[in-house]
This record gives sequence, structure tokens and C-alpha cells, in this order.
Amino acid sequence: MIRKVLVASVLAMAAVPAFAADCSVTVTGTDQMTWDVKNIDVSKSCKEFTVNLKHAGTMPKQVMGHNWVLTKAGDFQPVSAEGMAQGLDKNYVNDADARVLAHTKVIGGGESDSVTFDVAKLAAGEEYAFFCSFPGHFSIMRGTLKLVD
Ligand SMILES: [Cu+2]
Repeated sequence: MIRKVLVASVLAMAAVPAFAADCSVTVTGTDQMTWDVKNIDVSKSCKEFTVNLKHAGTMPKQVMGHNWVLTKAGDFQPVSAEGMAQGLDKNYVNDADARVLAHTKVIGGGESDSVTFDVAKLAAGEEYAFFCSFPGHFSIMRGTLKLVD
């Protein structure tokens, strides 16, 4: 009986990578104005996709805050400029701007936040940009996101 249970649990673990697409990613920001992810591939088989943003540093959000904002690649510059003008209270994002496809709040050292969005929002062949819209951070804290098979 014990042996049967063991075999079943090993099979269950082995089945996870084969049958479930990874529909989430963790992006970790630092006190050095960097994060550890430059490219995100979103599988078409995901209905929803979740981004978990973490801040591994110790600096407060007023000084070294980070968020994660998603737009089409072509919208990245105007959206980041407009976001900067919104201030920290608005997470440096204009929520009325339809070009913002998804975003987290601004977090400081030791904090985290997540955002989940519908994969149906993404079009195949379109390139998307993700970035931190905290003033000045977009030049370094930026990457590309694509819909893949
Ligand atoms: Cu930042």
C-alpha cells in the first residue's frame, strides 16, 4: 500500500511540466534599479497569466520603488512619460489609459505584489514591453513580452 502511494506521487510530480504550461513568472527588483527578467514568453495555452513582482532590496518605495507595467512595445514611451506625472499615490500609472494592459502597484524593499491578466488581451505577432514606470527606471528596468505557442 505504501509503495503504491509513493509510485502515484512520483507520477503526479513528473506529470506537472508535461501537461501544464507555466502561466506565471516572478520578477525580482533590487536596490540597484535592476530586475532579473528581460524576456517573458506567455504560452497561448494559458487563459490567464500572473506576474509576481518582488523587491529584494531594503530601500523604501519613495526612493527605490518598483512596479511592473505592460503595454504594446510602441506605447511604452508615451505611457511611461504619462505614468511618471501621476505620482506615487497612483503607482505612477494612469489607470484611465487603455494602453496600459496590466500593472502592479509600486512596492518597496521587502514587499511584493501580483497582477493577473487575460491572455486573450495579447495578439500573436505583436511585441509587448514591460517596464517599471517609477521616474527614471524605465531606461534600465524594461523587457519584452510575447505570446508564444
Ligand atoms: Cu523601479
